[in-house]
Amino acid sequence: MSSERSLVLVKPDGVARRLTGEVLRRVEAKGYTLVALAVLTPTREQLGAHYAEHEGKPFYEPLVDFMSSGPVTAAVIEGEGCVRGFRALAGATNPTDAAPGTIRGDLGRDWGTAVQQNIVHGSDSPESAAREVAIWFPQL
Ligand code: D4T
Repeated sequence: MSSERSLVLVKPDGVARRLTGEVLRRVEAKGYTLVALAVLTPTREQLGAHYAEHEGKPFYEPLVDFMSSGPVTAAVIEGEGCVRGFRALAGATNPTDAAPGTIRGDLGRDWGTAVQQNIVHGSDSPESAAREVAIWFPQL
C-alpha cells in the first residue's frame, strides 16, 4: 500500500473561474484519494515559504501578488505515483504549450499577465510534497 501524497492547489484564477470542481473531478476520476481540503486566501508569509526556491527571480513578486489575490483551494491527494501523476494531469507550466487533455491545456491560456496564471499547482517531488503539506496543512 502506497501512501505517496502530493499537495495540489487550485490557484486564485482557477477558483475565480469556478474550476475547483473540475480539477477535483479529474483527480478523483484518475483514482487518487482526497485526504484534506481547504479554501483559504494565503498570506504572503505562507507563500514565501511555499515558493522559497523562486525568491529573487523576476516573476517572484508578481507570483506572490497573484497567489495572495484571492482564495485558493488546497488539497492533499494520495495514491501510488500521485506526484508525477498529478503533474501529468496538470500539463506544462505554460498553458499555451500545455497539451490538450491536461488541465492547463484544456482550461488555461496566456492572459498577458506578468506571471503565468496556470490554474493549478502540484508538488514536483515526494520531498517537496512533504515540505508543502506541512506548510498548508500543519495539522496533518
Ligand atoms: P507550480 O509550482 O505553480 O505548480 O508551477 P510549476 O511547478 O509548473 O512551475 P514553477 O514552480 O517553475 O513556477 C511557479 C509558478 O511561477 C510561474 N512562472 C514560472 C512564471 O510566471 N514564469 C516563469 O518563467 C516560471 C518558471 C508559474 C508557476
